[in-house]
Formats: sequence, C-alpha cells, structure tokens
Amino acid sequence: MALRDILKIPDKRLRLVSELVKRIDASIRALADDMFETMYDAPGIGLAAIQLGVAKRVVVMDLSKKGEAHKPQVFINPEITWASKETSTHEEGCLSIPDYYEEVERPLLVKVKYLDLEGKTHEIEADGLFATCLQHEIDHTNGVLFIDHISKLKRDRVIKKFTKAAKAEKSAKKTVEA
Ligand code: K1U
Ligand code: ZN
Repeated sequence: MALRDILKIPDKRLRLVSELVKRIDASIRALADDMFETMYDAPGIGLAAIQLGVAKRVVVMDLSKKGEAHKPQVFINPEITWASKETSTHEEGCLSIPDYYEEVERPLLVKVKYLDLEGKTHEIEADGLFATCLQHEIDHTNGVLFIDHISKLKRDRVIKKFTKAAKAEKSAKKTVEA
C-alpha cells in the first residue's frame, strides 16, 4: 500500500475520460489499496483513480460514520443505468479542489451497474449521500468535476484561485532548486 499525491485543479489530467478496466488483476487490486490509503488519509469519502493520475474506471468509497467500522466499497467500470427525474441538492466537496464546497443539484436516485474486485457484476439503487457520491465519482471517470454543475461565475472564480496557487507553488519550487 502507498499514499499517493492527489491531483488538484487546474491539472489537465482531471479532464481525461478514463478507460474501461478489461482485466481485474493484481495491479487493479494494488491501485484500489492505494486509493483507500490516500482517501482515508485525506480524509475523504470517495476517490476516483484519475485523481491519482491513473485513467482507469476505478472508484473507491467509504460512507461509514465517525466511530463506526470502515465500510470500504470498490466500483469498477461503474455506469449509471437509470436516473430519477426528481432531483435533490447536496453540498459537495472534492479532494482535487480542497476546502471548496458548493451546493449541487443532481438526480435524487440512480441505478448503477459495476464490477466488484472479484469481477462480479452488481446493479444497485442509491439515494441520499450514496447517490450524490456515486454521481460525483462517475463524473470524475468522465473528466467532469462538480464545479461543472455550478454557475460559470463561481466556477471561473475557483479555477482562477487554484491556477494562481499552482503558479505560486511552481515558482517557489524553482526558487528552492536555483
Ligand atoms: O471525489 C472526491 O474528490 C472525494 C469527495 C467525495 C464527495 C464528497 C461530498 C459529496 C460528493 C462527493 C470527498 O470526499 S470531499 C471530503 C468530504 O466530503 C469529507 C471529508 C471528511 C469527512 C467527511 C466528508
Ligand atoms: Zn471529486
């Protein structure tokens, strides 16, 4: 297991469409282990492989409450097969956009088909935070970020802030190297 760096906006890799996993082998199991270690350390409740720079359709999640036993879940090649017309609004955050939270409107209920680490197919119906988190993570596998669901004014403002911070970090690194 290894703790990996989480990509932050404006990293262009966050906009890639991830590839389907064709074979669930040791490399996918090791990737899932690293994703859990990184997600728990952050801390977060979900993570998509592309947030670690790996463009594969792998998502991990743990919605257990503080003090409860961990409930790790892995979703390989997750796809939304049905979404309700009724919507709900939830506050969302993203480990690739640290310390930024906004309300996002999404379908209230979704059905999601996916493979587990044994390659077994499942189809589940999700509501509440589970539905929100699944939609947020499946968006990541398609290069979509939760800020794409908010107003352009707010999105442009947060992208500008993180672009400025990334430039400052790059220039500080150059100064240390020189
Ligand atoms: O995909 C990600 O960037 C992870 C993200 C998942 C998510 C959160 C909220 C709504 C939709 C999707 C996070 O985990 S952000 C951090 C967070 O929500 C959290 C952190 C510590 C404790 C509880 C929640
Ligand atoms: Zn996210």
